[in-house]
Amino acid sequence: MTVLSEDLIAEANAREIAALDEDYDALGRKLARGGLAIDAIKDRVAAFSVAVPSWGAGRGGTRFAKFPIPGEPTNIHEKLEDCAVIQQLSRVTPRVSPHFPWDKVGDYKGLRQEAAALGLGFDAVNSNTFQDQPGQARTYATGSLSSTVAATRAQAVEHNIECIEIGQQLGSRDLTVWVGDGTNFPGQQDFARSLDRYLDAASQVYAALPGDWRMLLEHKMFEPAFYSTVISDWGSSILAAQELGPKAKCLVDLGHHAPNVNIEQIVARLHRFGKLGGFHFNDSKYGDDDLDSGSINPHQLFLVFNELVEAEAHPRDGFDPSYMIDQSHNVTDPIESMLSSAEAITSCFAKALLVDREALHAAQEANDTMMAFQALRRPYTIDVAPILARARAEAGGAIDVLATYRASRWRERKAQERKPVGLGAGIV
Ligand code: LRH
Ligand code: MN
Repeated sequence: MTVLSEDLIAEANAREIAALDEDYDALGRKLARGGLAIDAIKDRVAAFSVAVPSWGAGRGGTRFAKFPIPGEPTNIHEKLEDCAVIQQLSRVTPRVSPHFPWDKVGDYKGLRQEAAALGLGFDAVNSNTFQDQPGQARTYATGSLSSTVAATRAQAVEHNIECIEIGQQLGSRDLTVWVGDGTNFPGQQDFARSLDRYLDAASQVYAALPGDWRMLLEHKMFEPAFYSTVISDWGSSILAAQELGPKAKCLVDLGHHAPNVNIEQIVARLHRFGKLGGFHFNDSKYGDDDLDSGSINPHQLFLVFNELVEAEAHPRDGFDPSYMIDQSHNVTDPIESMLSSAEAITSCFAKALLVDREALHAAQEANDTMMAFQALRRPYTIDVAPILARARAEAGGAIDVLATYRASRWRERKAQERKPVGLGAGIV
C-alpha cells in the first residue's frame, strides 16, 4: 500500500527525467575519466539505507517551547504514515526506530503488520529511563541504571527487558540504551561507584538479550546532567561495552560531543576494536542541538562516511553498524527535514565511495600530505545528486523529493484529518 499517489510521483518525475539523464550522463563521463563506473556507485547507493526516528516525525522542541504544526502526527500510527511518505519519496528510509513508552500500543504484532503494509520495518528499539511515567513506582530524578536505589535500578532493568520483548515482536535486533544519569554538582555522586552500579544493572539487561541481538550504548557529554554524565564519552562507552560482552556495541550520536571533537577518529577507533554498533545522525553547532544532518557541518559527515567506507573494506568482528537519524525538528516540517537529511547522509556515503583509496593510501604511506588531502577533498566537491536521484527514480521514488512532497499537499490533507497537538515543551 502506498500513501502517496504513484501517478503524482510519475508525473513529477516525467518533468525532471530529461535533465536528470543529461546530468547523470555528464557525471558518468567525468567519473569514467577517473576510472569509476557511475552505475556501480549508483547500485551501492541504491542498497544504502538509514532508519528514521519515530520521535522525529512530530515537531520537536526545547525546554523553552515546542511549536506544533497542523497535521503533525499524534501517535505511532500517524507517525508510521509520515515515515511511509519519506520512504516512498526517498527510497532510503525503509525502517523506523521506535521509542518506548512514547510508541506504546496494545498489539505489537499488529503494529509490525501495519508498518509492513506501509513498506516499513523496525530498526533499533530505544528505552527511556530519562523521564518518569504516570504511576511509575520509582523516580529517575537521581538516576536510573546507575541509581543508588536498588529498586530504581531494578525498575530500569525491567523496562529495558520489556523493550527487548517488544522489539522481538516488531522484528528488531538492537536495543539502544541511552541514560541521562549524571550529576549537576561536584561531589553529588562518586564517579567509580556510579559507573559500577550502571555496569551491574546493564549486565542484567545484557543477560536478557536474545542470541542475535545487540545492545547499543549511546554516550553523551552532557544534558540533562550538567556537571558529569555516567556514560559521557566514547571512552566510557567502549570500556563499558568491553566489560559487558561481545553483544554490547557503541552508538555514536554526532551531537553528543564537544564542539570540534574529531568524531571521524572516534568512528575509526570504535571500529578498530570491533565495537562500532551504530549511529544517530544529526548536526550541531553548540550542544546536542539535534539539527538536520549535514546542515551545519556536511564535511564532518563526509569524513565520518569516509571512515565507514574504509572500515567496510577492512572489517573487524563484522562490520554492521545501524544507521539511524536522531533529530529534533523545531522549525521545519519534520517530513521535509528527514527527506533533506536522508539526502545529505546518502550524499556523503556516495562521495566517500568516489575516494580513490589506492591513491589515498599511497599518498599517506609516502607522506605526500597535499595529495592525501586532495584524495578526499576532490570527491567531496563532486555533486553526486544525479546518482542519488537516478537510484531513487529507478526504485519508484521521486527525482525532486521536496517539490513532489509539497505537490502532494500531504500536510494540508493531514491537518484536516488529525487532531491538533497541544502546546508544550521538550523533545516530543
Ligand atoms: C539523547 C538522545 C537519545 C534518545 C533521545 C531522544 O539526547 O540522543 O538517543 O533517546 O535523544
Ligand atoms: Mn541519540
